[in-house]
Amino acid sequence: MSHALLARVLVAVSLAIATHAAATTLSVTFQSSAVDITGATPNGKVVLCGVALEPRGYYSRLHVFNDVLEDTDGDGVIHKDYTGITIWKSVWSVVDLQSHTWIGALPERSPGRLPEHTPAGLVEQSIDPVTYVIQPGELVELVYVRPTGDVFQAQVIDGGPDDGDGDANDQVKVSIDTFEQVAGTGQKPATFQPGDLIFVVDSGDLSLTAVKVH
Ligand SMILES: [Ca+2]
Ligand SMILES: [Ca+2]
Repeated sequence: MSHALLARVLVAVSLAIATHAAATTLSVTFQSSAVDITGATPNGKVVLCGVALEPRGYYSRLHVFNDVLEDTDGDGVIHKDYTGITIWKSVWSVVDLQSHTWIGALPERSPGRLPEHTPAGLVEQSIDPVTYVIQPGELVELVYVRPTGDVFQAQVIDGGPDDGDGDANDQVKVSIDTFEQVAGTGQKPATFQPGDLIFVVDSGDLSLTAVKVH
């Protein structure tokens, strides 16, 4: 498994939000169809990433949100509306691009799970160069956030064409090549770079794994 980064799902025993040490403390609260971020760097930008399963009777509709948002009035507060989409069953990560801090967050009733790691909630591994993420799950949503504000995403089905291990074995192996740009104008590097963040959500149980590349 050289050139690979193994990210394991970890069961959160607490719904406490894991935070990076920071001058300002990011926090997130939820409404039925909106997200409120406080404690962002004034006049800065944040990346808001979410995966929601919207109950629709016999099935759930999967929504993936990856938005770069700006605090235009300098109060460190950012509101994002997802009008018409019910988001109580969801899991989120927020990255402050100025302070390089991030948090994971869940609405109160969400069955999702946050990373358990302390102090920063990061899975830290130092395999160089990192070109793959390996993650348990059958339908896995990935977001790759660069400190530059470039954001890339991927959705990979176990055993599907983008699953690098080629098997339906309840895990996916996702190459950096698979990610597609959703924000920013910078070029995607050939390998994950130090300081890059990767967020992975298993859409089956809404468990969030966070990886910081070193
Ligand atoms: Ca604001
Ligand atoms: Ca597989």
